Amino acid sequence: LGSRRTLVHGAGTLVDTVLDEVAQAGVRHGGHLVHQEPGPAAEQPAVAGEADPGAEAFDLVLALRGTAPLPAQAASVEVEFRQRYAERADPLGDEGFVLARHGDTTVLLADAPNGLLYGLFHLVRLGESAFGADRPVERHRPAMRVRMLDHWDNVDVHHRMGQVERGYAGGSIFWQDGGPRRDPARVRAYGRLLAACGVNAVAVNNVNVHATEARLLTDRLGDVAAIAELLRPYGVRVFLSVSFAAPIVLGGLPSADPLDEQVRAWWAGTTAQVYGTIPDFGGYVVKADSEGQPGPFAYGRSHADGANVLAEALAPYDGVVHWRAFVYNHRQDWRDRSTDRARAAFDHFAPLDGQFRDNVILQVKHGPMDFQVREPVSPVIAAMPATRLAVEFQVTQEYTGQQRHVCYLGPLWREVLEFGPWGAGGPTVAAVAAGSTPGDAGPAAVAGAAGSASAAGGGLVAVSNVGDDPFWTGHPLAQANLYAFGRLAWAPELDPSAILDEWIDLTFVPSSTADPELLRRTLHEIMDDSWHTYEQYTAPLGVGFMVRPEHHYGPDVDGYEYTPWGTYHFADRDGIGVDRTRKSGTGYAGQYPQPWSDVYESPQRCPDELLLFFHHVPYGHLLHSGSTVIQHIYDTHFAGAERVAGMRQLWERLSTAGLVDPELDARVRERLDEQLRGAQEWRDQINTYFFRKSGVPDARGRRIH
Ligand code: BDP
Repeated sequence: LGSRRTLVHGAGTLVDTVLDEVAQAGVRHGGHLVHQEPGPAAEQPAVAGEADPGAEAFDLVLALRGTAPLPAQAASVEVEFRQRYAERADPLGDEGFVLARHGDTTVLLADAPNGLLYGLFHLVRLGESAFGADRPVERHRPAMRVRMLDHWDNVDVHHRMGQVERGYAGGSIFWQDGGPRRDPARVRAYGRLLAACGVNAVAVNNVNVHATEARLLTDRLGDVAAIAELLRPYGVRVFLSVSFAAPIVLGGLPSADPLDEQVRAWWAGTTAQVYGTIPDFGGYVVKADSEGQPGPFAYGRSHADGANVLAEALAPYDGVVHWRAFVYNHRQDWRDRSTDRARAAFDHFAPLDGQFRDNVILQVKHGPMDFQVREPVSPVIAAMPATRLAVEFQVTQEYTGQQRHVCYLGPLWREVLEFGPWGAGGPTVAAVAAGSTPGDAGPAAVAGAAGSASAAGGGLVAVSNVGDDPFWTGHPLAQANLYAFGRLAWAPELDPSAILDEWIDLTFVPSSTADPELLRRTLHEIMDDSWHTYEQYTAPLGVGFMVRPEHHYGPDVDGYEYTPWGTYHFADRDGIGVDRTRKSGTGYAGQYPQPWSDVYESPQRCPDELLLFFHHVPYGHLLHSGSTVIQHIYDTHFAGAERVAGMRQLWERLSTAGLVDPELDARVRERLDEQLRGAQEWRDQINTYFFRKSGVPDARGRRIH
């Protein structure tokens, strides 16, 4: 932006941020940057046209609508915008923006400062092309109102899993030495990064709430306020994970029964104090009755009772409670084939549809198990038309290589978001999360929800992959996952490869002019299909897990097989996979509406990539691809490891050409070496295990021990 004459018209904290951003991009205050504080809207007509005092020509005008006098160059854009969108009641919302180029001026208009900020970041993405030929008015607004990252961060560091549970990027970005990070600039920079990606909310502590972290709700609330203060200028609201047992552990009450009057009063009083301290506080995140966390079951109450008591406390302040649907029995008897962890969320929550207050957002993991490299879409997403649903992704790569392996997850998330739970052509998962299903031509169940709570949608949430690592995410290429999450939450229809282009250009190209084309092409070759590569050398055909217990890194086929966690593959000498059919299995396939319940029920119709999730089949079972299951296992494991070797060679090209910063280069090389070692280890252990189990040799005669 350096020499571009820029006018910023508007006032407020986020407008100050916009001014900062413009200045950081090289536009000097007093020289090329003019700030105009408008008067109240009522004083003058919104379109003041020629009345603009700063009649000098600007290259870029950023202006808040509804304030007067609107700068002259913005006026013609305002007129065109009104002509086009006049009939809509709220055409922009408080995060949307209008972009146009008329004559020699690029104009951004928004109804609220947040929109101007997102517009500015969009302009940065567009680069020079935003200042080229004329552009008719474009309207941008986020598909999802809630675009949130959950940090599984602990304040204390002495937890079994390190400071950040499932964190692979160093310590917490928020917490250090038992208190808030001493380097506020880093947290502020994180807010900036989030806004640039489109994220507007964060939960600042682990869903597994330990003793110290529980206190963030009460006597340590000031620490949370300090973070909120740093993120506020970037339009990011703060949420807290709270313990359902807080009335007991913090309030000294004898019970946390949600129907107990004292408990209700405690939540109401505590929440009032939270809003007294942090007026724009987002709300609570709750993991209840799950993996040892306390919950309403202890009192014989339902999860609707549990969620509603918190929601009632938050309602006066427009706060919401994100209630997680990740509820299952982690102490199941592995000998009992009738229990099925995949069924659990639906069994617990589907019967409660319609019972949640409208400021409860039920947060559902995208698959029924736990962020495996491949899972079917959770049947809960189609089962609760009268409930606001948020879909939860995992940006942190717990089961996808722990940020030591390159695994670009954009394509996985895109596939989930465009999936039609009622069949192709019906509403998509993205539409359910956005709350835009009612009114769309769709199944009666969804249309019936018109006017109900689900119309608001719960948005997209993901577990963050950020820590205090200098590259933010451990593996520098894992930054692309953070970026892709934010972009897809804003616009779920975006092509993951195009998102990668944006990320590459924003991250690398400006600083390395030598051969941007080679850089771009190579990164695409390495990353575009890296999710499928990871799937190939780990757990293909939807079988899942097979990871080492506890830390979940590296192969261990039977690591969880005879344990209470409910994550089994049932491999024996004859076959492999979990029978989840209605006919002979756990009945899970029946949790889907048509056509999926029938598609998944049938081993013939079930897509290959999910076969072992739904069926126990002989090793000789023929896939649609024409291969047998056992041969597919061998082939994909050889192919996956080979592809990783190829990725490493591709990166060499960049290193040799000196196209990337040396420190980043060193970090990526070290990780690619580890990825290759890991892929070969997976290949050898999985292939040998199934060769020994099945006794079937590799049809291509490759060496398997
Ligand atoms: C699993 C993680 C565990 C989390 C849990 C959750 O292994 O650390 O606490 O999910 O989502 O994937 O609550």
